[in-house]
Amino acid sequence: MSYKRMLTIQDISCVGQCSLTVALPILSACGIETAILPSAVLSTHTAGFSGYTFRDLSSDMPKINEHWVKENIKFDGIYTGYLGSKEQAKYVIDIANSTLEKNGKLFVDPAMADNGKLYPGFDEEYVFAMKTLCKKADYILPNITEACFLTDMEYKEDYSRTYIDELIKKLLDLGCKNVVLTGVSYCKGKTGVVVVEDGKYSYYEHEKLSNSCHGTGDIYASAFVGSMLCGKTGIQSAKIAADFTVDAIKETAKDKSHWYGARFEPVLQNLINYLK
Ligand code: PXL
Repeated sequence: MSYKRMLTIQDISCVGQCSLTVALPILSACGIETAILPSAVLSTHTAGFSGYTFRDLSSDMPKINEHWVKENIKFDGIYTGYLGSKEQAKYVIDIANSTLEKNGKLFVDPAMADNGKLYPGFDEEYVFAMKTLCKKADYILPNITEACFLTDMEYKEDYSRTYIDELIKKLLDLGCKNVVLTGVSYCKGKTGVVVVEDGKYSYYEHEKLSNSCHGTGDIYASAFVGSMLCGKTGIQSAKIAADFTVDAIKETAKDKSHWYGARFEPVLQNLINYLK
């Protein structure tokens, strides 16, 4: 396998096992050189902690891009997650236009919502900006809540295949090429991921664990994009990422006091083995 270079753009939550502190080790385990562009620096993530600090790094982005263009720096993939402001959607598109290799791929995890609600600090204008970024993406990786905000569809906890098909159709109508929709559960005790790649629909169903942890969306997306850059297809990557995320959730369940993130580090070797 050739040596690939990924740029990931998301926040540094100093404590909380999400975003860059998850993406970097996972992409490294996949054998991929990883460059980072922090979108913001927070003392912790925003889900369950209160009084966190937030430094928006939006104004650095155009200058960083300018420097990279001068240095002719290119990436095989760009993977974006939690952004620090709505303005960053445009900056990310500029960075993708100037630094992605000819066959490079843009992966967008529209990390902005879960369980029917937007994360603190995000609003309709942020959702609109995320739609414009998704339009340019080769792959988007929303959960059902994010998919509903992106498509203006009603959020439902109980749904049928017809509802999911309509969500997928509207996501593709945004203009993105491929969709990976996570957390699609048709029966108790099971959940799964729908992948629509080059127009072909696949569904990978797996165990749904009773403990839910913060940051599993970031673990999933990082493992997915890492597998893709290792040369796996969308459905292969979706399966590898799902199995690895399930391993991390099981590992976390061993420690009931670990509430703020998922303990993925002890199972990183599993991901390496799945990629063989
Ligand atoms: O895991 C998504 C995420 C990323 N970054 C920050 C968050 C969250 C989820 O709450 O708060 C800062």
